[in-house]
Amino acid sequence: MTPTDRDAARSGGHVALGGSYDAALAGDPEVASILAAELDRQRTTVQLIASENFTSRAVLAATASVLTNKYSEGYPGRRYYGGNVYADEVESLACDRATALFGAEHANVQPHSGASANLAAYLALVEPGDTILAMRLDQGGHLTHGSPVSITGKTYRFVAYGVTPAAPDGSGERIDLDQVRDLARRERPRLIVAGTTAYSRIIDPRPFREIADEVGALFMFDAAHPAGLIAGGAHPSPVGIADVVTFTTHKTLRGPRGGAILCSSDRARAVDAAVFPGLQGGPLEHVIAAKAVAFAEAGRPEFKEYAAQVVRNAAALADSLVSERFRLVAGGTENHQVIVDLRAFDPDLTGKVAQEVLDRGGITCNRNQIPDDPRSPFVTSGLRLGTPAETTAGMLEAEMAVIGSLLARVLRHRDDPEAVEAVRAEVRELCARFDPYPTAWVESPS
Ligand code: DSN
Repeated sequence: MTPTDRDAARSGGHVALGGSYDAALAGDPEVASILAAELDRQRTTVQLIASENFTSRAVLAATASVLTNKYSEGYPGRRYYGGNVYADEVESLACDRATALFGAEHANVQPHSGASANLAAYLALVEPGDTILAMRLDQGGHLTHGSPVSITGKTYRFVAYGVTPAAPDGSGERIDLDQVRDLARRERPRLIVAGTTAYSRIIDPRPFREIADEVGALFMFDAAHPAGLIAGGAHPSPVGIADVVTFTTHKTLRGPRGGAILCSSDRARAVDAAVFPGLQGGPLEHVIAAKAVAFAEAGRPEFKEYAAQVVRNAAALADSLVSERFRLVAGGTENHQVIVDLRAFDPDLTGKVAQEVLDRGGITCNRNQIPDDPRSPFVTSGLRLGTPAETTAGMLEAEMAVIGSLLARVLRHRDDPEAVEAVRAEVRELCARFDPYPTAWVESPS
């Protein structure tokens, strides 16, 4: 967003979201103007960050509710504070909806984030110093899968697997299950983790289960990214296959920012004790209320169509990028992500530069390492793109093709401010047709 955009947004009509909330914020013009500018940014630029989405108004309302005032350490019926009758009700409802949505025996909806959910799962399943097999960050894994800069890497002995080598026909860069099996046999991990943050193919939980059973390991599936695709039936479910499933509620699942854990009844005690008092203090009951709203939304028939469209849109975006001469990691996509290797398009273009110039063109995404990236995580040779947010806004395959060509134009003409500004104007027009938070919606009083 340029300074001019920001000034316009700040002096524009609506402030935050939902009339009564806007009115309440009028007493704090500094915060109100920042929120107005952020709302404008979300409405007028294309959101391609694979881990983001646009929540419903109901999710926003629950997140902004008076439950933020409540201390509720403990669990429904077993709290350490009084006055928890409604916190109990809402948390039980969220747990019931989560178990129904995913077909799980037990849900813990208190983790503040995916990272907290993963830490709690480790705390429940293994001891400090135990060996855990998980995917390396630069191959598509996550910081909490044992990166040396994460507490996970400092507390447990992580052994990392990766993806197969790139192949000219696009059949490479898949999770290397032979490597997972070999490492499991050699290292005898206590726990095997499946799950990624930058990986564009379906993850089948069954081979991981078989390997875990062969070596006597537990199996955790981190479904942070595909949770909504699993809930919507577009991807296979790890529930009932993995010992523990962790996920975030704000990515493809389209709920409030947060995490959750699913497990069988016999692990419920250990998981609950790990979340509280093991790791966290008071739960965020306002966010838990919003999680309950999101679980109900994800159980509706239209969410199935949403999940399928997210995947179709990613495929359309991938096709468009290939026609612009980008190389895609893993040769394409079967989920909500497209991982772009920029080197074939332009060997001098880094992910960092690409992300920055795309921001100026109104296309929001994040730089990402590609497998065996010669550049650092701060610079990178790749971009990660995702379709959950703009699919929520109503975009279809035709718009993905337009976005692919706009993205290529920005990167080709990155040293020409007028060309970048021309794309910015086209992006603004496109976004006006697919507004996640239409003005009438925003300004109405309820
Ligand atoms: N925020 C997650 C993502 O973008 O995938 C990583 O923590």
